[in-house]
Amino acid sequence: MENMIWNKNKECMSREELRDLQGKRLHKLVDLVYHNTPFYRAKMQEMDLLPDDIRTIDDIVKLPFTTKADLRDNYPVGLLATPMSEIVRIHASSGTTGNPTIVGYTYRDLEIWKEVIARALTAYGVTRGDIVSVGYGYGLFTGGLGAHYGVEHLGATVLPTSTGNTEKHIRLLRDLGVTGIACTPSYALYLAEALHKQGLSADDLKLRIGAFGAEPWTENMRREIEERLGVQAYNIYGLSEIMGPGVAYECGCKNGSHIAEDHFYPEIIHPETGEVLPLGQEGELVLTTLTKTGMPLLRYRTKDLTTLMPGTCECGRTSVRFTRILGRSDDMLIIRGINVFPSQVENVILEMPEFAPRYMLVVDRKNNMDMLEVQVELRPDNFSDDLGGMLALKKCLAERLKSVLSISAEVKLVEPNSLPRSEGKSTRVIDKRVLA
Ligand code: ADP
Ligand code: K
Ligand code: ZN
Repeated sequence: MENMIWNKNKECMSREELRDLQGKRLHKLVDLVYHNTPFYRAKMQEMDLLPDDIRTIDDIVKLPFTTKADLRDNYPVGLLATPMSEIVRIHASSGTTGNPTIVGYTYRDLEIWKEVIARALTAYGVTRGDIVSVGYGYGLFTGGLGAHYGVEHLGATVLPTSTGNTEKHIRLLRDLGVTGIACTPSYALYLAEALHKQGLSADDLKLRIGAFGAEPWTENMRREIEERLGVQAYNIYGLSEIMGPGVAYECGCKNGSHIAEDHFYPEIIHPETGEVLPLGQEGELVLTTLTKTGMPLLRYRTKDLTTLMPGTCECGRTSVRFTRILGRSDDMLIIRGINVFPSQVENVILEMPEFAPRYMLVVDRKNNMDMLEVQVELRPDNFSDDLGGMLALKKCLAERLKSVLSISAEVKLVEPNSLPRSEGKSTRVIDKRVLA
């Protein structure tokens, strides 16, 4: 199963061939945007650049970056490289961090999108014999429709459950013997809890593969979901500006996510200086859409922090991998001068069996001092009125958090099922310093 590859020609190309192809595609792309996107033409003119200055993939460093602010400034469709008549679909980002941004796709873009999703699903072991429930939201968000057409393209059966009706979802999972699920890790947990409430468990389902993404998650969360839903859980990564889910995906090795590099060219830069960093160093992921024609982007700054991994993968794919996304630079909290990511807290919490994977970071400033409170839910079996026991548990978590985060946090244990649930992306942070 693990050796199944959807498009061997592209996924297993020699590095030299791939770089050659990337260079050719980049040249075409630059030519396209120079002639069709006034925004890029102006930027290139400012930098004294002509399309012919971009010949090989190494020339990419000469090109300007694109930011989310550029998308907002050109709202709604100023960055399109084709007339609207060529655009067959529009999506909008979920606006986790501000106003929505609009993206437009040509027919060809949609073909590429379903191709990369089919690659991802095949890497997870999904075949035509599987029924895959898509529990990402359908609509303006890219998750639902993106995954949907990928499942169909592969030839598996798609069950477009979307979010919102978990009881019916569980019923269909059971009645149809659904074998695959694609949703956010938050929704996977929500589903597991709902199952449990009905007195059911993974044994009552036939699920075997899960494709989880759209928000950061940790290795410990993987273990949790695998156990509770009875699946092999794989990462899928993407963002609407670049395409949607399918930009990168794990393989059977579960050791980093392969970027569909013939379509999306990755770089890692220093998030403050913009300097391009060598392979193996952590920084901000920057992506260039090599083949998109609707709304192609040059060197888009994703704000996602990760590392491109050196070395080749045992699965046979030659495309570069990145490590788990630590978080967005936007999600990074600076508390008393120390950088803290919700994912670090998640890992610590899930190392202790007493806690459910439900937590919230509340940051405030008191007497000119940043305070971090970590609220965490106890698992139902561990919730008790044994005050001494609860205090000991609290202290233990506080100590572990301190050793990982290098700052102390106030731990607040809360009752099972008391923190807000999400069927899409979870909110993990309340920063009262910003609200004040
Ligand atoms: P929005 O920017 O409004 O959240 P998107 O749906 O385009 O809209 O979200 C894309 C972002 O979601 C990525 O930039 C990244 O921060 C996050 N994301 C997507 N997939 C993953 C993943 N597998 N792991 C971690 N983060 C992810
Ligand atoms: K159209
Ligand atoms: Zn691999």
